[in-house]
Amino acid sequence: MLQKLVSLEQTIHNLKNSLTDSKIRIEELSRENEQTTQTLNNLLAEKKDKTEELPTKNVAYGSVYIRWGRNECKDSAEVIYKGFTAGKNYADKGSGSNTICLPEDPSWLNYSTSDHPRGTVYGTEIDVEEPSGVFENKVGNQDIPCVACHIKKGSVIMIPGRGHCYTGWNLEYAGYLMTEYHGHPGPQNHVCVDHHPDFIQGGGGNADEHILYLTISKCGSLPCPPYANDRELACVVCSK
Ligand SMILES: [Ca+2]
Ligand SMILES: [Ca+2]
Repeated sequence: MLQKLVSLEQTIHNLKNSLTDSKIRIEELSRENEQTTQTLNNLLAEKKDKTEELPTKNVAYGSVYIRWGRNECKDSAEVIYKGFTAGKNYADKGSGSNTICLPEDPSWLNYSTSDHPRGTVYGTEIDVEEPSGVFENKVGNQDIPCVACHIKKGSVIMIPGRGHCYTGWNLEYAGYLMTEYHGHPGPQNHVCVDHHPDFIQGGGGNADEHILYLTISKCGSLPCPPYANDRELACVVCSK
């Protein structure tokens, strides 16, 4: 009986020690947990501060494009400037090959009127037979404007060979792909001219300086279908 009592006392003693050890470990874990929670809270607060900084910096964002042949952006876009479509003389081998949008209100730095070698730039007119069978209104020999548009969207793309945007993209404008006549001496880039262009007042005469022509697809290396021979290519400017 006495032996059993001694053994029981020893067991109780061991249990008390074990309980004390467990209490110490629990306190340690609790402290570690508090430290981890504090670290996470600090990280969260830091992240929140950085997130809240973004709108207060008033960063300008978005995309820009030129709407060739029009003098107004669509309602949701901001006009950066209105201008005149321009480029090289069709007969020039040199000068810049790209079509540019020259602002209506130019400003100058230094200039000298001289006959030194220079590139040249002229206003643009559209050359199509009338009726063109393509444009909805008469556009032959009309000088065309342009407008630079800013939109609060991250991406903008001009797609040649499409009259419609792909799903998930917004239409900015649709038109026809135009460039230099293939027989003229100097090339130009392609631009997407609005399907219903505005005209520059008094520009209906046949000036033949910088000229834009419709662009047709040619079968061969270009597969037909889906393309077709001698068909005027559409184009579209889309944003997202
Ligand atoms: Ca003209
Ligand atoms: Ca002409």
